[in-house]
Parts: sequence; C-alpha cells; structure tokens
Amino acid sequence: MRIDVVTIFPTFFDVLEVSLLGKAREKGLLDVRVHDLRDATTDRHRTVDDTPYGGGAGMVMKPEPWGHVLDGIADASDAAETDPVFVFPSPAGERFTQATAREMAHEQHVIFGCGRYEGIDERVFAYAATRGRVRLVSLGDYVLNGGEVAAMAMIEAIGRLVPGVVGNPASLVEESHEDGLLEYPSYTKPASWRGYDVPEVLLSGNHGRIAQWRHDQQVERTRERRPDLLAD
Ligand code: JEK
Repeated sequence: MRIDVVTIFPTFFDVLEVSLLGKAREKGLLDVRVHDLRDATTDRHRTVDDTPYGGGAGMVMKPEPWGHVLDGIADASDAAETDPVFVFPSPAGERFTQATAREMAHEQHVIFGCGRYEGIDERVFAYAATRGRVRLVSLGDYVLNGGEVAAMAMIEAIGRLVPGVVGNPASLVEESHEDGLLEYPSYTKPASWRGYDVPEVLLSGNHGRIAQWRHDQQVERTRERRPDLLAD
C-alpha cells in the first residue's frame, strides 16, 4: 500500500520508522512518503497561509501550494493503480472508526493532507475530487492544533490491517469477532503480585469456563464504561 502525507511538519512522521510500521516499511508492505508543503511554495517566505475571506479569527491555508503538491503526487502515481483516496483530517469530518480503517486498508493509494491554522481553503477539496475520491475525516470530538496527530493515528490503525503487517494474524481475527464489546482483562505471570491474584478461572485450564468468563467481563465492562456501544 502506498501512503503519501502532506504536512508543514514532516518530522512529526519520523516515528513511523520505528516499531511495527517501521518493519512493514522495511518489508515493502507499506510505502510511506512524507512531503513538506512548503517545498511547493514559490515566495521567499514559503508562505502557506493567509487571512480568511469574510473575516474571523486565525489564518487559512492557501490553495496554490496544495494544488501543486497534490498534482505532483497524483501525476507520479502508477498508471495501473485505481484512483487514490485523499484523506483530510478535519474537526468537521465524518468520524474515523475501525470500519473506516478496514475500508482504507483495501486501498492501493491513500494521500493524507494535514492542515494547520483554521484549516485548508475549501476549494482544495473540490480540486482533489477531480483527481480521486475525497474524505474529510475526524479522529474524535475534541480539538487538535492540526491534522498531523490525527493522520498518524489513522495510518497506524490502517497500516496494521494490511496483510503481513501484524505478525500474528490471529490477533486480527479475534478483534473482528469482538462484536462491538470492550476487550476482556489480560493477565500474565506471576500468578500473585503485591497481594493481587490472577482470577482463579484463568488458571483452571477449563477453556469453556474461561471463554464464558471473558465474555461476561466484556459485557460488564462495556455496560460500565461504554453503554453507548450496547444501545442496540
Ligand atoms: C485538522 C487545523 C486546527 C483548530 C476551529 C471551530 C469547532 C474547531 C481547526 N479530531 C480532530 N480535532 N481536531 C482535528 C483537526 C484540527 C485541525 C486540522 C484536524 C487543521 N486544525 C483547528 C480549531 C478549529 N473549529 C469550531 C471545532 C479549526 C481533528 C481531526 N482529524
């Protein structure tokens, strides 16, 4: 899978070189390329923002550097590939969920456009729609300072679903059977630690009882912490 990221803070994405996604990149499963939006500017100050038409607080990202950099990425993309998907993290986007991650893990080419300031001139989204599919996606209902942290979370959630990235595919199979419940609690050795004991059922070797106990824990925790998940 090919992933391009456009940002004014390319070093934010240095962490993609470590851990699971770093290994996936070494193995050639993920081809991630980060582009500095300022390299697509033409003025001496490498300006990417300007004041909003109609007034209001803050600055808005100018369309021209975005047009230039998105053209460069789309023109260079493989002629054999399907249309890329442009993902613009936005507080005004559709909510990013595990279902969104699953859909995007099937794509050949995803391009993340990370805004800053008050966001990106709206015409950039209209233009990108002439070069691929466009989705404005929100990580959640809180306000971040830009799209970078959201894009990073999305890349990790999508990347781990690409076949071969997660070493043990059984963990992904188990996740897909969780049916919208929170996960059950996990324990490892030692069986007794600082006076806290691992629940006896997990030491019993009775796999039927263990499966029942884990399911009960999932339902109980979901009712306490995320009752919204049980609504229907
Ligand atoms: C992309 C710029 C910063 C901050 C003004 C007024 C209510 C805020 C833009 N889940 C998520 N939260 N935030 C983002 C996100 C934030 C971004 C950009 C994504 C580009 N910013 C910013 C304040 C405002 N708004 C009305 C909401 C706009 C995000 C994601 N994904």
